[in-house]
Amino acid sequence: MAAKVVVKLGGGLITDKSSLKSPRTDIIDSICNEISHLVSLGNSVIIVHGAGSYGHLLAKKWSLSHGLRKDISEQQREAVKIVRSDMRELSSLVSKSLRDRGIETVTFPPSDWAKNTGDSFEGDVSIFDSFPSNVVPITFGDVVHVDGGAEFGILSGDDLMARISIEIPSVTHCVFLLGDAEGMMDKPPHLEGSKLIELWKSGEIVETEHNSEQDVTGGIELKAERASLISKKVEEVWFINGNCPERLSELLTDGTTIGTKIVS
Ligand code: IP8
Repeated sequence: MAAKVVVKLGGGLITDKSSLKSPRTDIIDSICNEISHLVSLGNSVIIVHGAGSYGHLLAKKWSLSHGLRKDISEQQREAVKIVRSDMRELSSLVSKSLRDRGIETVTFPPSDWAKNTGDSFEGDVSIFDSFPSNVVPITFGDVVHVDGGAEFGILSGDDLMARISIEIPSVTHCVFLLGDAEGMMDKPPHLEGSKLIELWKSGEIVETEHNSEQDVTGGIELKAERASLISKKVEEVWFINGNCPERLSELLTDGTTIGTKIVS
């Protein structure tokens, strides 16, 4: 049976997070190769991607996640425009890579259709369910309008993952592709001896480390929270190493792969 897969391309996977606007085009291409393979087999794929160095660095510099600040409002408004345009640029790299492989795409920048932040943001996610399986809809973490004095805020791709996976009834798989680990690890992945957790149940404690120097959204903690919410509704929720995208096919055909399965 054909699957409907919502997949998040982590910002730390598709960009070098430490250096402004540095895409990892080889990784983008290898993931798009895999996605085009899944689509050619009749599966539907919805892509959400993160921001990496196209969003977090400037958002951090100008405190965009905390909304408007009177003392720097003009610089912030300028930064909002730049980040929105940079995110569209990053997204166009993903859609171009898919189009180069014969896949039609349609992109929905959240600043055009969503407002407010967190997983109860306002926006109709049913738009992602209105295409045939040979068309791949794409969206991404973005700076969105926020009601009240804040004016703007950061809507994370992880919140988009939650809403899309939960609200679209036919979603069979929800996969977070990570840049630096095989899945959820029992310790921060760069620490010696850190081990893959193959099955993670919401509430189980893991030692995490969040790089708030670079990240304005919640890192692995936010992903884990959203994934456990999704797992209440979707059977197959996984964290997989995005450097090995062929694990997506493996998951779809064998029902398992190297990674972490999230259960509720
Ligand atoms: O990387 C953040 O999205 P995320 C969006 O999916 C911006 O958390 C613009 C920093």
